[in-house]
Amino acid sequence: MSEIVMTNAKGKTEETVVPGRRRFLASSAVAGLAGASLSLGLAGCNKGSSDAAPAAGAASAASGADPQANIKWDKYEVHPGKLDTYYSFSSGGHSGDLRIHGLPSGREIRRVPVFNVDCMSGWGITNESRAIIGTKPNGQLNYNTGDTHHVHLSYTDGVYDGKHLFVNDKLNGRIARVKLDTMECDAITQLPNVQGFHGIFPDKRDPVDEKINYTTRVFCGSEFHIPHPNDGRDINDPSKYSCLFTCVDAVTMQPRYQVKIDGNMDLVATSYDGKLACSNQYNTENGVHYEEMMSAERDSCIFFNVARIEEAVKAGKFTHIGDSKVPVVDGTKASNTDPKTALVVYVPVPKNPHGVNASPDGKYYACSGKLSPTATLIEHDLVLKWFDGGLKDPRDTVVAEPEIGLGPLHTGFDGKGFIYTTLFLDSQIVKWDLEAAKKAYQGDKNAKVVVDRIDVHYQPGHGFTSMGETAQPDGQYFISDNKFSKDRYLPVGPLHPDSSQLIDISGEKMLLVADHPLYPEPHDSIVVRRDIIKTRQIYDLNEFPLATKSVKDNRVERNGKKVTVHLTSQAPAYGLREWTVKKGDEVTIILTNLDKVEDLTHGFGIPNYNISFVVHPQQTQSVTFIADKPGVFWCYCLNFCHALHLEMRSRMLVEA
Ligand code: RUQ
Ligand code: CUA
Ligand code: CA
Repeated sequence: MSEIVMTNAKGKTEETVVPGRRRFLASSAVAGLAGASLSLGLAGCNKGSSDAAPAAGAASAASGADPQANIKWDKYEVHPGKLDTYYSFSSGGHSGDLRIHGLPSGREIRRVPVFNVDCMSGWGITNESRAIIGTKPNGQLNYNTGDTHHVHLSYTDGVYDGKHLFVNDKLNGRIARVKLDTMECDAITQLPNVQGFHGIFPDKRDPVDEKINYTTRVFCGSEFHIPHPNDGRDINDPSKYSCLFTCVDAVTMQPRYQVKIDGNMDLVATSYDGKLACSNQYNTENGVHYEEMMSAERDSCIFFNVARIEEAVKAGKFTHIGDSKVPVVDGTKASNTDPKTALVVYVPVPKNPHGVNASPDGKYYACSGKLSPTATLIEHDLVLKWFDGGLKDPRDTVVAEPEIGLGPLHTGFDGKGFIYTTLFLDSQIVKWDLEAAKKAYQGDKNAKVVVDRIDVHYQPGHGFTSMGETAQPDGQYFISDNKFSKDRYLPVGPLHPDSSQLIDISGEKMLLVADHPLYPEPHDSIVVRRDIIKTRQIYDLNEFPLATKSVKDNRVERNGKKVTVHLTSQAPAYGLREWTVKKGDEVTIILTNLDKVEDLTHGFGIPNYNISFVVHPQQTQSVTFIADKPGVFWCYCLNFCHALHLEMRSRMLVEA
């Protein structure tokens, strides 16, 4: 306990940077950590960056020397009118959305609503978006909250193909797909019988069919174990709770199958050959309280043998849970002891790991210790060898386990043999040498594993490299997404922004080159070369069955108490100057934007009716509501479109 106090209160004591003294944190210290780390960790943060002593073992940055003195800032500046080099896609955390930034500038370019309701775009308001989000029989949205954590693009040949993005909702157990040409969500699916859907990763090719070298599935880990089905049974018997790993079809977005496992899952990674998916697991104990969850010295990294699981499903070796039609195969330890038939293998790794990332060459997985100061490197071919019966002990798949610092979480690769891991408790990024780590594991005492450290501000969670989750890492940048920013930005009340720090990793030493504040709270991002993303600015009217294709077709149709207004927009007017409905009518307004000019988006708002949405060029969107308030309602354009934008309005007359 006292060790933890020292570590966190001062941040950079010797214990912090020479974790070898402690090997693994003792359980008692760890117990203290859970309660103490946040408050104590942040006490360290209050010191600010300027007086944070450089880490011992950091190659240079000797105290006093200004580490920024020799930085050539031009490289990181994006001047007015110039475009960024990268897109960065970030989850929005409990904002429920997706964010798009440009890098290196850090400029926020777009927010894409996904699980949240958004009055700018009308997401969650229009009939079209509500159909994607899902509504109950009474017309209420199933959910208007969400918690996005992980974003990944679809792949072709191990590299982003720019087609789709997949993102999870940890809160309500849903997966969403976003089309990257229009940056709009086009599918949301609820995963059956899971809670705490956290890790998500698309596959990169098919394990069976060599010709399928692109994403066809998305793998989803669930973090919270629950009774199956979770309908009120077994609530007081946690021994009956479990977790399901879900495979979702990337095209239909329907779950293909699930794997029942022991313990839990957290982050997910996939191999480059399509053969394996994996997840770190911090609750092997099946604990329901945090003390139980950290009682074991080791947890696991679970590897799923994708081809075998699919064969088992084909062979009908599955069950169903409750009224879910999704096949569930058995991945529990007891049923998977024979490597030759096992669907999964549990590789023991130190205490409560967090984060697992595949190296761009497809050879390794790095799984961070979190409550152990270590990262574990597991070799892909050795896992396959275990499944072939060629290795006795799953631990024999481990090829390195260096001590790198306190609270290691997420890892990025630069493709040049170096690994970058966030250290939550140390508030640092550590750069370590993959081959040296393997040598050290073999007993080479001279192997120099840690080659650099840099302070970040503060408490980093995710860290990732530019193109680092593809077969084409470019080794240019590492982003540290920090959970706390404290003194780095002007204070804005109780909640400070999160902080995304840009680190140049192209040289020997890491250089901190920018701080970017973020609206809470992105958990994960990916940094994508800009040439990969190809967007479109104009829709095609033919995509919309409800489109009103000509100004002449503006009209009002009545069917009993149902009124449909077919309306066009074309700057600076709507196709009807007024229309009349009766109090109590169910009104549907179908609005088609006939403008074809790029960026000429119109809005549509009805005062006091809680209606607000936009239509992009050649797009059709609709809303339905009950005209329950009589009077005159000026429907007006919400999106500044024209010199006569203010005049762009029509009257909805509601008769009493
Ligand atoms: S998790 S700070 Cu939601 Cu990605 Cu690791
Ligand atoms: Cu149309 Cu403003
Ligand atoms: Ca544990």
